[in-house]
Amino acid sequence: ALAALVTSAAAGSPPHLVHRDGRAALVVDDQPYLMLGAQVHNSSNYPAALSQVWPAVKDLGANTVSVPVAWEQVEPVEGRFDFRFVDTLLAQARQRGLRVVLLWFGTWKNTSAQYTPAWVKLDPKRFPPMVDAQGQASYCLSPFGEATLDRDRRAFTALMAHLKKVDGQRHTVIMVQVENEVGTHGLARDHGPQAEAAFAQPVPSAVLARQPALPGRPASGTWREVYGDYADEYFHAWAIARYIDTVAASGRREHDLPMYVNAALRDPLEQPPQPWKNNFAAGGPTPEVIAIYKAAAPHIDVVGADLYHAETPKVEATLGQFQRRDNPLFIPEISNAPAYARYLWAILGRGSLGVVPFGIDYFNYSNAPLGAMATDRSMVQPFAQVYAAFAPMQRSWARWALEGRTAGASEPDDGQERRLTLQGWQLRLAFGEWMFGEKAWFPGAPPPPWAGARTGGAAVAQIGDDEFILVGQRTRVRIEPTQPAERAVLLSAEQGRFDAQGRWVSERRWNGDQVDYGLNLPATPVVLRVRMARLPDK
Ligand code: N0T
Repeated sequence: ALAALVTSAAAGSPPHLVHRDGRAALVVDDQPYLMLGAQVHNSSNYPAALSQVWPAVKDLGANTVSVPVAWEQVEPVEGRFDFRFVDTLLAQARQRGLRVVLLWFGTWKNTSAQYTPAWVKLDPKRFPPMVDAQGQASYCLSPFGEATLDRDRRAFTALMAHLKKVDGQRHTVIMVQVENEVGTHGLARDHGPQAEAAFAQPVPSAVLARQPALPGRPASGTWREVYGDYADEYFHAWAIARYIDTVAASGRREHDLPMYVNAALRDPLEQPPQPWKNNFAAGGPTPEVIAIYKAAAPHIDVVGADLYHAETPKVEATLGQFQRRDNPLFIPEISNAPAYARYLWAILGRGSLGVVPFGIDYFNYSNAPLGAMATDRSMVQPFAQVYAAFAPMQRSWARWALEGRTAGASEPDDGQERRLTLQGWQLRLAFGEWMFGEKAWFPGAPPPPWAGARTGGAAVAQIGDDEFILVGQRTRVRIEPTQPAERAVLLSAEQGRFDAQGRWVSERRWNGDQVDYGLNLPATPVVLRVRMARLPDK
């Protein structure tokens, strides 16, 4: 029935982003859309692989699937394009009521050129690699390769023109990622002749306007003069961003879909970030160069963060670094290892455009240690629980996020309380204190064995002055006025769900042990509608 709805419905405006007061929403068929994503493995972009994709996407309960389109796949012979896989993918996704994000694996995929066609790989004269200061070739293609840019751009543009033709009215494809985890290991920038010439030029004023000179340096001048020890990697970021922008702009002229890039992270706790010493992919869209990407790549809407470190301080730092007034939060990849599932509460609570666990298909491949060991249903289960809570209200949630009404936090490694601040109210989330939903743990009693499991979290939307939608698991939530002179009164806490029309369906009222000393969210996520009141405290 859902598939019929999606395929027959007259689609609205094309997918696009809307911005409001430094927040954003992805709008799909005229409504904000929360992407509950699933990214397939890197080699699952062939028709025969899809039978292992759909069961995992369904078990996860995702509404969107992210799938690579490889340059070598669509242009095996120069100038001859083959988009049959894309057609198969779109047909099968539509049958299942799923939206699609396409990932353009072109000049850079995890920095390397492995996804380029053979005719690119075999012609380094025409498609030059980066070179170091001694003229030694890098494994990585140069962002100054004119033919490389022209051919990548042409292939990507052909893909977008094809999409316009087969999907222009349907909006199955809602976003496009341009390249994948770009940058370079082993070399901070290109030293080829064009690169050297550009490096000696003044930094463009559009870059300076967003990324001013470092303290104590001239406000304008060459890259070295303005950015000192950071000049090489800033310049490389600019060169790659400009390249990506040319590709994206050309594609958008054919079919104007939202476009983003994804970042392989550097250590987010290295503050301030030090000059590159081969400890991250130079030139990639890491937080300290987001401003340069904004200046050089105006056709890229979002810089997303790929989350592959599970330590809470790193995750919390990363979310803060990528959620900016000029950059909406979006997590285009997160490890599918069980330890990451709890972070969905923080990510979605903070108002991310969406979240996309990586490696979601039942191809018999385990992405450990980056991802889960499991290759069966147990792989998706921890994430599926969270998706199940959000899915029925995803459109409303995305709207509340745009309006700045949401917040969220995940159980941290140290088990300490987290606070969420809203208009006039704060929520305190306690972790590991209770035998969730089953039996209280009393002061003085030994902590329950699962107290250290670190699997909890909650997200909240303030839907009225004193009214909340609270969703979460394995946490005890106290709702308090931010004014110390006020006292909170819990009027009602209803467990329920939103129906297909977006109407709240109440299933029961919580009281007694479920609400005394805080709302006691159990092991399996629940959705609560909570009505509070404030009285003067005397
Ligand atoms: C990701 C994925 C895929 C603290 C790895 C992650 C995907 C690419 N790269 O399975 O290859 O296409 O975007 C890099 C993780 C860096 C490790 C950081 C450890």
